[in-house]
Amino acid sequence: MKTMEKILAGVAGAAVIAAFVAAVPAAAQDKLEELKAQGFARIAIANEPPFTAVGADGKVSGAAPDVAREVFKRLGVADVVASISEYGAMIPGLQAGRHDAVTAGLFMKPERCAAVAYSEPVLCDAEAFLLKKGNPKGFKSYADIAKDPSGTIGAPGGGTEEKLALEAGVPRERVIVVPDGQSGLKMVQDGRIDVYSLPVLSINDLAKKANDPNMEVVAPVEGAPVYCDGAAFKKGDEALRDAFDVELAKLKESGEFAKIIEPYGFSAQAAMSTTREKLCAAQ
Ligand code: 6CS
Repeated sequence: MKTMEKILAGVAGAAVIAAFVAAVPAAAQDKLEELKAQGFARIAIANEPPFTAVGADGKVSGAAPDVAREVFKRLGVADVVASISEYGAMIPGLQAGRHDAVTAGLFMKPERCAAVAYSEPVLCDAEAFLLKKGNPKGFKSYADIAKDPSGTIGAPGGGTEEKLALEAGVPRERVIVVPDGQSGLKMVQDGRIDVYSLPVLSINDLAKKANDPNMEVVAPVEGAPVYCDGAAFKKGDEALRDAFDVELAKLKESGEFAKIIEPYGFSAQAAMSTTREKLCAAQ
């Protein structure tokens, strides 16, 4: 190939690469521009206070949506619109384009980190059991339930507690999928399950509202890790996630992050003392 032809080919090649590189930020910027134009970000939540909550008037609150609302506002997206989803359906819903983000206390774990683009950490919590007063079967860990052939546990479908119970050896037939906190409480009260398991702050909120002297909380569950969530974005929306992280970091730095989440019982320090990288690598 003559020298001039080589130069022209090189220029053409460079132009293609430049066009591609320029397009990526534009595509990502488009997503943020799309949300700005839409006027809201569609978020998936579970309605599990204090992580997420929907009032009788339809108002969405909870630490995760409150942080998301503030971050999106600073990105120029006026508000968030929430839809309630089972934890196990949140990632498929995100991937199918039904949500723009999951802001629900969806804890970071390697398999989830492989499926979505998480923000930096937002809400951290340990795990808890809600059970009958006096803890008649002495359950303090998921392994305790596995060892007792009569032991049964309820947990959200596709949730962390369901997985922890199965991984501890509780047979599938003794791990009951429970759709929401009220159902879990009632099933323990009625003796249909021995234990209902959620994160500590969720179980404490449920127990406090139930105000049932026949109920007892075991927290933290022995042997279970402390998890943290992040806002979860669709793979491919990393630039939107990065923009979210920039504003989240400013909130953390200014103390406003603590002002949003600590009234709900969460620790800002817990979220600020770890990273997405560490949480996604943890086993
Ligand atoms: O991330 C999860 O799977 C868990 N997160 C919360 C806030 N509640 C239960 C759920 O299993």
